[in-house]
Amino acid sequence: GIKERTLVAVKPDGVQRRLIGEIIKRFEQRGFRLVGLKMLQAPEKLLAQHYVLLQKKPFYSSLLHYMTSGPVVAMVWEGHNVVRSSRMLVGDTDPAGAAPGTIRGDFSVHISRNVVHASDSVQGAEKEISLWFQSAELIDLEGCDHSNIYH
Ligand code: YYY
Ligand code: MG
Repeated sequence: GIKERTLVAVKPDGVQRRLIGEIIKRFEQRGFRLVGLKMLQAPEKLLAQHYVLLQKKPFYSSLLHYMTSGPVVAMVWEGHNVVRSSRMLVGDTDPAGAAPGTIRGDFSVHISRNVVHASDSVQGAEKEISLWFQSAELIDLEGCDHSNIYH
């Protein structure tokens, strides 16, 4: 449905490389609606929950170190099939396999500095959104743009 939501985050490298606006622009111009946005220094506890399924991976500790190396910009985007479309906009996890035109394909070269996060399933997105945002931080207005993007 058009109320599907996903969590997108500009990672510390993306913030430091001044890519926040570029990344927001790509979701905005596609037609998705921004319903939550904040910049924060992510607490390690939050990241441990966010990446709980990766905790046995060899890259886990360096991933957490990187994700706490500077502020991140967390966002919630809403729209029809936004989870799947976001993964397409973001590109493959390994930038070497990310198509040109995707965020990772345009702005990164190494898997450990791949600029941006996007949830990989609707269920995962719900979990991640509740980790990163209080419900009062999500702005639930129907835009007056609705009929221009849907029908
Ligand atoms: O969802 P996505 O970010 O595309 O990939 P995940 O498999 O969930 O891994 C999360 C994160 O971990 C990835 O964006 C970079 C990092 N990572 C890594 O540093 N080395 C790997 N071999 C795999 C993932
Ligand atoms: Mg993932």
